Amino acid sequence: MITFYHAPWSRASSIHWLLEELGVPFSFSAVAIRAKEGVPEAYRSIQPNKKVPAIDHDGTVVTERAAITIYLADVFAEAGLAPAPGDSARARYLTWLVYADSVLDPVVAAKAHGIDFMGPRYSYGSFAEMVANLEKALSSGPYIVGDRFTAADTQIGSGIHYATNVLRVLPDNPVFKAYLDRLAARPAFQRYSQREFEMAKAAGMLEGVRQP
Ligand SMILES: N[C@@H](CCC(=O)N[C@@H](CS)C(=O)NCC(=O)O)C(=O)O
Repeated sequence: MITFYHAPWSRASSIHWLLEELGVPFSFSAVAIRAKEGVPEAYRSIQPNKKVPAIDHDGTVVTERAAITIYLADVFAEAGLAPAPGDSARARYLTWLVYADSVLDPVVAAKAHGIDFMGPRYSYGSFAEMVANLEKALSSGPYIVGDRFTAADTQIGSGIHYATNVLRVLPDNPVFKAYLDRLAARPAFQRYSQREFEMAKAAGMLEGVRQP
């Protein structure tokens, strides 16, 4: 059984989407990341920075979105979302899956907070390079690995969605728009985003937010 440590409309959302794509049973454990008093200290025994997401799979705890994505897609390999070791697509899959958290996420966060930084001095490079890299990669196929949808798309797609529709820091770009439309047409995407919306509503998060 999988216990999914989650908060709606957060970095846990990509894992929620992945769990829907995998079609495996799981239960939510809500983590109050927006509570005034902060995340309960007890949660540190699960996630050392008290952040979501985290999972407990039959007693094995996994933290960090990229690691959780790799773990789940490999454990539930029958869903076909992870090119197996030995498959030539595996390198590209792992590269983009990790790129989402090691480059896309920090670059977008820095941009959204107006932090100007010198690309060569930071591990994640510049905003312009990140946009150019993603545009090039997504111009060569419908998905980030090429012809097939993989768990790397739940990572990259969530990052592009957040940067475009929530933070609004990505430029209007037909390649990104077509990619997001393709992902949004997936039944698992629609199921998870509807559930996230209902959870956010129940948590009183809708004030001042455009409804989907
Ligand atoms: N490096 C972590 C980052 C996760 C993260 O930043 N989670 C945020 C939600 S978007 C969080 O839990 N923040 C609560 C807090 O820091 O108190 C990962 O990739 O899993």
